[in-house]
Amino acid sequence: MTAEKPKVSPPKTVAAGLPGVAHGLAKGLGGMGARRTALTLLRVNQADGFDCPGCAWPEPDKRSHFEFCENGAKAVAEEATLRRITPDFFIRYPISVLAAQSDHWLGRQGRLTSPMVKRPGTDSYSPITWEEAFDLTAQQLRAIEPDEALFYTSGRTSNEAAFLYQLFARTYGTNNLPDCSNMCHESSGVALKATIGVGKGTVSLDDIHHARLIVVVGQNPGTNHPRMLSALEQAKRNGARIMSINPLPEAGLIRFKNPQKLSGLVGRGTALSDLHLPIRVGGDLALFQAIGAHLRAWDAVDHEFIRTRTTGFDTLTDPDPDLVRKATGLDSDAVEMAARMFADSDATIVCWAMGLTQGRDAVATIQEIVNVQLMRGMVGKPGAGLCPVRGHSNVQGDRTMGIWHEPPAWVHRLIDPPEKAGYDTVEAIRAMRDGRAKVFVGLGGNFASATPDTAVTEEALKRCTLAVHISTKLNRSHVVTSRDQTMLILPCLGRTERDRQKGGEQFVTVEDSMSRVHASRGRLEPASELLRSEVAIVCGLARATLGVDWSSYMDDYRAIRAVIARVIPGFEDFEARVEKGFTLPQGPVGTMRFTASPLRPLDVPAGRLILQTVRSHDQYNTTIYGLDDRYRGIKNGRHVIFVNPLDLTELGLHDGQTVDIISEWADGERVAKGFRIVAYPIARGCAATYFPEANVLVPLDSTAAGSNTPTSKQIIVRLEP
Ligand SMILES: Nc1nc2c(c(=O)[nH]1)N[C@H]1C(S)=C(S)[C@@H](COP(=O)(O)OP(=O)(O)OC[C@H]3O[C@@H](n4cnc5c(=O)[nH]c(N)nc54)[C@H](O)[C@@H]3O)O[C@H]1N2
Ligand SMILES: Nc1nc2c(c(=O)[nH]1)N[C@H]1C(S)=C(S)[C@@H](COP(=O)(O)OP(=O)(O)OC[C@H]3O[C@@H](n4cnc5c(=O)[nH]c(N)nc54)[C@H](O)[C@@H]3O)O[C@H]1N2
Ligand SMILES: [Mo]
Repeated sequence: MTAEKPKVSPPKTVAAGLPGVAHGLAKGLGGMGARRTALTLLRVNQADGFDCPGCAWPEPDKRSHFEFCENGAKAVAEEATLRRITPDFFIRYPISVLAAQSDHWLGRQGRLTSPMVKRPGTDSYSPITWEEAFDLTAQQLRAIEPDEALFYTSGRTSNEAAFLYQLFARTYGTNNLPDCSNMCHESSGVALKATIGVGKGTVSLDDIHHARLIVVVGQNPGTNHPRMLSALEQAKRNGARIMSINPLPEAGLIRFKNPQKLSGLVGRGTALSDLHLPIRVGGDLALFQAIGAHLRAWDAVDHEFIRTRTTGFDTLTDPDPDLVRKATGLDSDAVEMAARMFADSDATIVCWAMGLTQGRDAVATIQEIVNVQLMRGMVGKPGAGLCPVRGHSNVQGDRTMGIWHEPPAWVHRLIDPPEKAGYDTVEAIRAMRDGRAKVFVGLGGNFASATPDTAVTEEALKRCTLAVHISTKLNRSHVVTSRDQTMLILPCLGRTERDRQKGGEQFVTVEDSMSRVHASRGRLEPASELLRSEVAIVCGLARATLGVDWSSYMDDYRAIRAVIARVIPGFEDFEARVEKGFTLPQGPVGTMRFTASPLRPLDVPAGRLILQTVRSHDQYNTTIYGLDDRYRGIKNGRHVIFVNPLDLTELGLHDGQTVDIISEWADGERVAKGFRIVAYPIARGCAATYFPEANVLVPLDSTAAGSNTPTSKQIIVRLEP
C-alpha cells in the first residue's frame, strides 16, 4: 500500500465537461471494449433500459440519450467488465494471499462466475453447486436460534429481491435486517419521521427545476450525484439562487460544465453557487439555529402555516452567538447573509447527504433544517421542500420493501413477524463480537469495509460459524475469515444483465431518491451461465431453510409484484403502473413538528482536528476504481489527509510530510499509518481523508444520537510524524 506515490496539484473549481466524459468512456473501454461500451451506456437510465447502479438521483421525464454521467459510466463499467474470476483463480490465490491485496486490486479481478465455498480448516475457496450451497446454509440456520442470524442488505438490491429477503428472514424468525442505510441516511429517516410524519424527502425533480433557492449542505454532487448538477443548472437558468454549505470547496458546487450539452463540453460552464459557506465540520446545527433566530427576529415567518400546520414553534429559542461562531467557524455577517437568502425566497429546497447524517448530532441537525423550512412554510408546496439525496440506487426502495430492523405494519398482512426489534449494523457487529450472532448473510455490499472500527468488525466477522456473501464482485468481506469458519460466495446477476427465468425474461423495479418507482431491465449477456438472480438465490435459500415453495415467484416476478401490490400501501396496481413509472405518496403527513435541540459544539482538545471521511472521485463506496481524485488535485494515492495550511503551521507540520492519524476515544486510541499531508482549503480545525481506508479510526461506540449511525464524519484525531 505504501507503494502509492501521491502527486498533488491545486484543486479544480469546475466539474465535468469534456474531461468528465472522456474519463467515463476511458473507464468503460478499459474493461468492456468499444462496442459493448457504446451499447451499454446508451441503455443507462432509458425507459426500456436499466437503472444506473451509480446513485439514486431521479431521471427527468424528457431523457437525453446520454442520461448518465462520468461516474455512472464507471459504475456500469465496473459491473460490465469482461474480466472473469473462474474457480482456478482461487487455486492460484489462497485466501491469505488475497487478504494481503488492496481493495483496488480485488475489485479489478473481474466478475465472480461460480458459487464457491471455503470449508473449515482450509485456506481457499473451491467450487460448490447451488443446491449444496443452499443446503449448507439451511443446515447452519436451522442449528441456531433465529436471532443468532444476521441478514444484511446493500442498497443496490431490487424491490423484488428485497421484499422476498425480508419475508424469508422474518418467516425464519428474526428482524435482524441491518442494512447500509444504517450507515447512510438513517439519521434523515429518523429526523423526518419525527417531524413531518414520513421518513423520506418531499420534493420531485420538477420542484428542483422551479425552486427559487436551493441549499446544498453536506453533499458533494460533482462526484457523487453528477446528474444533480444538470438539475441545478436548469434551476439556475429559471432564476434560482444556490447556496452551498461545506467545509470543502467541492468542484461541482462552484462551476459546472454540462457534458450533455455542446456548450458544456467546450464553454466555461455555469457558475452554480451564489453563496458558499465554508462551515466547520459539525457546525450545521448551530448555523440553522442562527438562521431560524434571524427569521424570527425579522418576522420573516409564515404565521398562517405555523398556526394551521405545525406544533412546537414557541419552544424554539435563540442560540448563543459565541457558541454559533465556535461551532460554525463562520462570521456573523456570513450567517446573516444566508438567513437573508432564506427570507427572500418563496420556494426553498434544502438538499443534504452524508455531511449531515454521519455526525453525533445528525438527527437534531436535520430537525433544525426542518425547523427553518417549517418557519417559512416550505414543506408541501411546489418548488419547495426537504430533499435527503440518497446514495445507493435502490436504498430507499429496500426500506419501502421492509428491509429494516423493525417490522413495518403491513408485514402483519402476510405473517406474524417476530416482535422483538432486530439488530441494526452497529448492533450486528456487537452481536458477532460477543458471540450472540453466528451466521452472517449479506445480500450485496461489503460489510467488512463499509462498517466502522475495521479491526473490531473483522474480528467480529471471524467469530461467525458461517458467512454467506451474495455478490457480483470480489471484495474484502470475502477474504476476512478464520480457519474454522465456513464461507460461501454466491455470484449473482447485476443490473446490466439479462435475467431469464422459466416465465421468460424478467425486469425488476427500483425507487429513486424522489420516491419514483420504475422498471430496470438488463440487456447484456450474463457474465457466466452459473449466475443466478438475487430473487432466485433468495428463493433457493428460503426453500432449503423453510421448506417453502417460492418457485412461482422465481419463475415470474410479476407474482412478487402482485403480493407487494396487495400488502404495501402505495403499490396498488403495481404491474400496470410500473411500465411508465409512478410516484409513491410523499409527505408531509399530519401535523408537523418543530424540535428544540440544545447547542453543544464538539469539544476538540488543543492540538486535535475533527476528521471526516469522504469519497474520492474514483470510487464507489468500498469499490475503488482508481487512485486519483481529479477534482481535488490528487493523483495516484489514497493515503492522503487534507488539512488547512494555517492549522499545519500551528501544529508544526507541513505539506508533503507523512504522518500517522490517531483517533482518540474513551476506550483508547486507534491508528492509521502513513498518510501524506496535503495543505488544502478546508475549514479551520478540520481534516479529511478517504473512506474506507480510514474506517479503522471510527470507534464502534461513536454513533449519532437517535439513529445509531457511525460518526464517520466526526472523529477527533491528532497527527504524528
Ligand atoms: N461516484 C460515486 N457516487 C456515489 C457514491 C460513491 O462512492 N461514488 N456513493 C453513493 C452513496 S451510498 C452515497 S450515501 C452518496 C454520498 O454522497 P455524499 O454525501 O456527497 O458523499 P461524501 O463523499 O461522504 O461527501 C460528504 C460531503 O459532506 C461534506 N461534509 C462533511 N462534514 C460536513 C459537515 O459537518 N457539514 C457540512 N455542511 N458538510 C460536511 C464533505 O466535505 C463532503 O463534501 O453518494 C452516492 N453516489
Ligand atoms: N468511514 C465511512 N464509512 C462509510 C461511509 C462514509 O462516508 N465514511 N459511508 C457509508 C454509506 S453512505 C454506505 S451506503 C455504506 C456502503 O456499504 P455497502 O453497500 O455494504 O458497500 P458497497 O461498497 O456499496 O458494496 C460493494 C459491493 O457490493 C457488491 N455488489 C455490487 N453490485 C451488486 C448487485 O447488483 N448485487 C449484489 N448482490 N451485490 C452487488 C459487490 O460485490 C461490491 O463489492 O458505507 C458506509 N460506510
Ligand atoms: Mo450511502
